[in-house]
Amino acid sequence: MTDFHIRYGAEVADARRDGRPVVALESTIVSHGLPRPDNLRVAREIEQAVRAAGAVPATIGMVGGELVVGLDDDQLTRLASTDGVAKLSVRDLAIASATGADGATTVAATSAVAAAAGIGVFATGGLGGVHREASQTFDESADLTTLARTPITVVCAGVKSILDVGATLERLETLGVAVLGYRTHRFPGFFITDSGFGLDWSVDSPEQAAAVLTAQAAHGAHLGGVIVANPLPIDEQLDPALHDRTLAEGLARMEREGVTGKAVTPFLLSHFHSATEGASLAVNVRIILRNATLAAQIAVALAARPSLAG
Ligand code: PSU
Ligand code: MN
Repeated sequence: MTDFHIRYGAEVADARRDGRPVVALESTIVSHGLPRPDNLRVAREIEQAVRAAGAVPATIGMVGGELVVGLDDDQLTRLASTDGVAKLSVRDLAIASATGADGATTVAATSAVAAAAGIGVFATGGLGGVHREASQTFDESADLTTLARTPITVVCAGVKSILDVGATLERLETLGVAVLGYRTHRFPGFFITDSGFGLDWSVDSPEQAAAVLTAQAAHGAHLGGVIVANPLPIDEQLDPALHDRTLAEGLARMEREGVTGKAVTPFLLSHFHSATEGASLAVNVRIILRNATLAAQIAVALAARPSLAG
């Protein structure tokens, strides 16, 4: 595994020493996924949701070239509020570190760093995946290939319909990334409770999820990531008609403006937030808070099992 030089925040360092459950959190969601100034408030709320469920939050990011697991409030504020914070996938970490950059970690980079830090559970909103038109553009998030080789459990609400959901599920299968529905056999579509795709496996409790992770570690036959897909209750989802309209507009605008590469995901997220006049933001926040709570419950259940620490 990659050997990162990591600085631990005080709360996380204490938790590691005492063997208490820790949940990793990403920072790209804060810097590039949510609009200011709500992003900083939400980042703090996510951490509070983890604490309320009995675990310690470890928000991961790069500050002045230093990789931090457990950003303190000043560091979180800096990544949330300053311009020029880079979006860091795994391949960018060493470069950002050597150049002394500020950067926010994606699901891929957060997973790699969390695993290197011995953290087994990670909460986010939505995973990156295969983009529409990927057969022409080859645009597939490094989140997928990283999860193929990284022992981490990612609690998320599936992937956004800005992506090709079916292709993303196919790639997860090919890459050997396990997908567990939480109390559902339907893959969630982030803003939408049901993406239209089914899942083979489901767990009904944090304890059951922890049992799967323990079995995975014990068997040693599957070394990749596990996705716990946690859907929004149907009465809390974004209005599907508004969703479909916004998505179609966003994709058309992206094409017109020639947006490509790592700018694609932030562009579409920001289109949703402005075009729905905050409705998608409220749903987005609910999703993240629910995932943070579930991830903390799973980390607590894991820590309570004799064979494996969270
Ligand atoms: N999907 C979301 N919200 C997000 C992201 C994805 O619904 O904020 C962020 C995550 O950090 C994810 C990254 O890892 O975007 C994926 O970017 P890309 O498609 O460039 O790999
Ligand atoms: Mn991409």
